[in-house]
Amino acid sequence: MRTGTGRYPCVRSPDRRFRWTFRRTHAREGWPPPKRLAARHSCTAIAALLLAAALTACGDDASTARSGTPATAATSAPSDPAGRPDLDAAEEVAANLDVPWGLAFLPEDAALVSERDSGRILRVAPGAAPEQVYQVPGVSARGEGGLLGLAVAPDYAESRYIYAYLTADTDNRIVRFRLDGPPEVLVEGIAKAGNHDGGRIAFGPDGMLYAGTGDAGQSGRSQDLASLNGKILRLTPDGRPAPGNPYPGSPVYSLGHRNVQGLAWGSGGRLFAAEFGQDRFDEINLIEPGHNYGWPAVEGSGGAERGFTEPLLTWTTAEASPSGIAIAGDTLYVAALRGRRLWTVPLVDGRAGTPRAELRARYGRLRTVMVAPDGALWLTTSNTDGRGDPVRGDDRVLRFPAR
Ligand SMILES: [Ca+2]
Repeated sequence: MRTGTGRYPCVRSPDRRFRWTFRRTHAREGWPPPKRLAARHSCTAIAALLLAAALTACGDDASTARSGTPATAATSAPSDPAGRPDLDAAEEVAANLDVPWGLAFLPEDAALVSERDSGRILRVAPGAAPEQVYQVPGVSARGEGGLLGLAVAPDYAESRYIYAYLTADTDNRIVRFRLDGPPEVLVEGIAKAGNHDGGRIAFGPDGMLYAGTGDAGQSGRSQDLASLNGKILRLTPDGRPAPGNPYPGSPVYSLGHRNVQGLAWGSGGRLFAAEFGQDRFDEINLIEPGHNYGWPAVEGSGGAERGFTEPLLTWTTAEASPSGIAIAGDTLYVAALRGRRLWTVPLVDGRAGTPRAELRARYGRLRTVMVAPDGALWLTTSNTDGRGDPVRGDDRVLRFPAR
């Protein structure tokens, strides 16, 4: 859905921050007005009517009862990158974390984990106590906002850059930093709200940085090309719009999303994304540049005749409410918050097979799933996020070695 040929420049202000001047440029260069759909599904409006119900319907997920017991091992098992993660072989890598959110692997056998509300970044590794290695300044944690996604630069061995997506006082933004230095703001002006802040970031196989954003409670933003919200963004490692993006000069890669917190690449470089539905259907989408995924006109399937790209897969929000996703081999792993389970989905040539529920009600709410370089699957729980029922030791980082 190309709507023009103009450019969205990014302007480097004196403090070296990039500021997106979309709306001004939009008018100056004669872009057509941003397309807005008539259908509105305003969480704000619903909240005004039914506050309690809105917390369930409009947040990224909601709480359900938890059963089962945490199961962990004290030692770290070897992992075979050619094998499959053994979901019966849980190891506890870390415990007693405060709303862990982002997770990214370091070159050594360790990972960085962000804590949403504290703004801390911890180094975690099998057999070692978590160690705080950074405190991200300027984090304004409220509702679903705070210190969210993390990514380690593909050239980390040389650059030492860590990337983070965070909620600040005025907006959501993407920063990068070295563990011994201050953060540099790469992207700002992603609207924030108590709900729907997106927050996942990940480097793709093309070396570009992708970010999933949310509509921040105003669904019209998802169809507005001048807004960074309700989109998947594609950026250079310096935070500029990546070359080859569908709207030249814009970081927008795909639009019409409600709240994207899952990004992963499969065979053939295919990008898959997970997003939370409002109160009916969560989605797994195969992301194509410039495609429109329908929100807020459509939740779930049924938008093809209107030019929207259909989801590969949907769940009811009670079954899933998916945050992070990961791909190992031909299997897509989906961490479900409200659904309190790990969905596994076979992928064949970019299509989804029948999902299977794993770890059901075993560890409570699951936020993030990642595949480590050694093939192990790592999971973070999210029982301390205000919507769960934390038990002793929550929240945890779990590792499932591949065999
Ligand atoms: Ca959709």
